[in-house]
Amino acid sequence: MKVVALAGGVGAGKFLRGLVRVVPPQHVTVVVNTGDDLTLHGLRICPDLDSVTYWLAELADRRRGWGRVGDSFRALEELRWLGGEAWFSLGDLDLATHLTRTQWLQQGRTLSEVTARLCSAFGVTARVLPMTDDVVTTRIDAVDEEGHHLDLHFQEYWVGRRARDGVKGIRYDGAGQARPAAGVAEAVTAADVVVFCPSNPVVSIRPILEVAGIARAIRERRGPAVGVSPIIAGAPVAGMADRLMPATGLEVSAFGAASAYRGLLTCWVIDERDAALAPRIERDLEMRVAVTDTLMTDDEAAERVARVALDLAAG
Ligand code: FO1
Repeated sequence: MKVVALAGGVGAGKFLRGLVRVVPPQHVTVVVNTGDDLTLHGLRICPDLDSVTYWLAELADRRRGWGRVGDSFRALEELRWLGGEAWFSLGDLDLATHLTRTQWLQQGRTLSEVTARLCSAFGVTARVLPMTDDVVTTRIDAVDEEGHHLDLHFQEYWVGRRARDGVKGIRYDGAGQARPAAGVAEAVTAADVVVFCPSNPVVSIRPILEVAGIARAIRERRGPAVGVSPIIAGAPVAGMADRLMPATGLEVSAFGAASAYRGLLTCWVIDERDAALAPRIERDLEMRVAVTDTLMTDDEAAERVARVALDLAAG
């Protein structure tokens, strides 16, 4: 069975660890959001690609969710002491990834080629593809405490300003002109199942769907497409979906997250705490629903969630 998974950061990383225990990793292609990517200190940083890579390589910091387990932050501390830009925490080991990626990009390699080389170095056997080799940037239209309008890079909003601003809208700059990275559309078309990981629907999965041709390739497939809700009991398991979903008219619930994928998904996995929403999702969104414990506290739990999703898709 060939599976294509659309992925963002932490939630996707946890879920993918379970998925590759159910499906051989060589049969899994992960298409990753790059809308969060930024350039800092001259380095190209791709947080979701790195999260997916580190989680699959068993190198992720499980507690923090991002970055490398056991990493130190000595370079960052020095940078701060020198008066440099230190709002975005780059670990010492993580820095090696950004330095290598940046050098390879500067040598003319595409982000897909660089990602494949990094994955191979980290021993990741699933195929990890950026959604595009072009630059797409998620930007937040926000209003600060004094009512001033701000146009923020996603990381500026989330990490730099700790999500303190009111959110008015979300844009995906460059998505309209971006082309899917080599192999993305083909993998979607050839997949037996497409899976939307439990990632933020508006800043992790939607940027992927905004890249011309990816949503169409998913829609035109005949096979099932299943998603796992990142929202449990009206709150995101991790991250900031509760601040961002309302700005795009989505209700912060397992129903609201599913409604972001109307017409794309045939099946939706929700947590048992949201069981009462199942009939509404089935009726209004025409998705088949499975109800289970979706909290992925360890790889075994993630494997169980992945199995429920694939069984639902197969059913
Ligand atoms: N998240 C934070 O909350 N604070 C940070 O300083 C931070 C640094 C960082 C560095 C590398 C990386 O790959 C991810 C990092 N993240 C950090 C996570 C990131 O901001 C977001 O959670 C993702 O972009 C959303 O998936």
